[in-house]
Amino acid sequence: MDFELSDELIAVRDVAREFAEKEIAPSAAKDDREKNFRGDLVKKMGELGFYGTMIPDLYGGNGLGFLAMVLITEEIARAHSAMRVAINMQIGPALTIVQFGTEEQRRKFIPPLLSGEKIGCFAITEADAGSDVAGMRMIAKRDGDRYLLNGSKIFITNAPVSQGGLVYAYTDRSQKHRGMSAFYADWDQPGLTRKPIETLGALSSPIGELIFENFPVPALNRLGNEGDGFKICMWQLNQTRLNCAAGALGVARAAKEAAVSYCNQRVQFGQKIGEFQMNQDLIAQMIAHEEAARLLVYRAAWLADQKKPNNLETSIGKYAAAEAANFAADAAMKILGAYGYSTEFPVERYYRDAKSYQIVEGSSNIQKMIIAQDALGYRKANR
Ligand code: GRA
Repeated sequence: MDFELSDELIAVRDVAREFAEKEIAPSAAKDDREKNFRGDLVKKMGELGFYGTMIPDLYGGNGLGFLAMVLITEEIARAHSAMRVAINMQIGPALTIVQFGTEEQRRKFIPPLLSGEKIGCFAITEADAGSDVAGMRMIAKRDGDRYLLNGSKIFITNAPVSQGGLVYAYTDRSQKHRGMSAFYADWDQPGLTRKPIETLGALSSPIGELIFENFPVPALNRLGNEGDGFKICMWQLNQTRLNCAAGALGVARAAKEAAVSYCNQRVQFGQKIGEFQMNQDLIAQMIAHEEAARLLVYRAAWLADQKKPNNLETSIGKYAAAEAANFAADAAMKILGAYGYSTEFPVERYYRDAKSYQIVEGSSNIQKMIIAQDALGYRKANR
């Protein structure tokens, strides 16, 4: 077992850290307050190769791997969690197309996602289908050499700003989850209405509804065969969950850093508040949770890089990291008190942003269900 990162991975992490500190952090509070979607930064991250770490050179990637993605994502999220979400919206579709797309689909759709020239997304969730993906109602009906999409997706990250994305819909509802199919669609056709949705956190990461009414998608844009959609979706979620897990690590770390720094500045009752044991207790717990989560997330990424099954390990890592981020944001809020609650300090943003990690990409309860059912022998996670 080797706990050292390679020189290459350290260099990748340092590039991401420098970019995050110089280009993202200075305007994070303003971007959050003004709900700015920073398409310019999305492009710059594309130029730096941040979306191509799991993608072969042939399609514009750099093949640095999943661990590289985790390291980059943590650094970006530490500066601004909403910018981490932007990474996932580019890599999610690109990676899924590498895995399930035809050669033609790969060459056409992947490079503009990796460069950030096209803003991507993935559309799974519906009003009545959140945790229960198979409960979706969206239909894709074959019509000659195209499909017509009908239905609504909700809480779709980048819905208001994307140029296209992965869409999951039933081609045959009678087959239950075996009748679902996956498509990559450009939005440049009539029949799509978008509605923004206001949220608590990740305010620079726009979310919304996508309403499809006889929206045409070429049959050539289907990924895999008809009926492969559910498995494609589960595969995709396993990859994109890892990005969320890494993002949660970044938020946990940022909250811890804010708490430590405040503890060393703030004086009450004649001493630095870090000298109070109750604050030390919080800091120690923040660190232990964060470090434990980081090792779990690194393990999942390492397994992915070894091309070994890692659904279970990814769920464990995502669960642990989401909880660590929330523990840390809550503890930082307690330590900073009224300053933490005020918008003068970034802790209230960490607190709002941390919450999303217990909800997105399979809630903490879904991760616990996957983990427990695997242990109980009801449903194997790695399959
Ligand atoms: O036996 P079979 O051939 O019918 O296959 C079954 C099973 O083997 C079938 O699917 C297969 N399967 C898998 N195959 C490969 C299931 N899981 C996997 C897998 N991981 N890999 C049906 O299986 P099932 O277990 O009966 O399915 P289910 O109970 O209907 O659902 C399972 C589960 C609850 C885990 C699933 O629905 C799920 O993951 N739900 C959570 C939904 C989720 O994560 N949504 C995320 C939305 S996108 C988002 O949040 C964007 C955030 C963006 C950001 O912040 O970055």
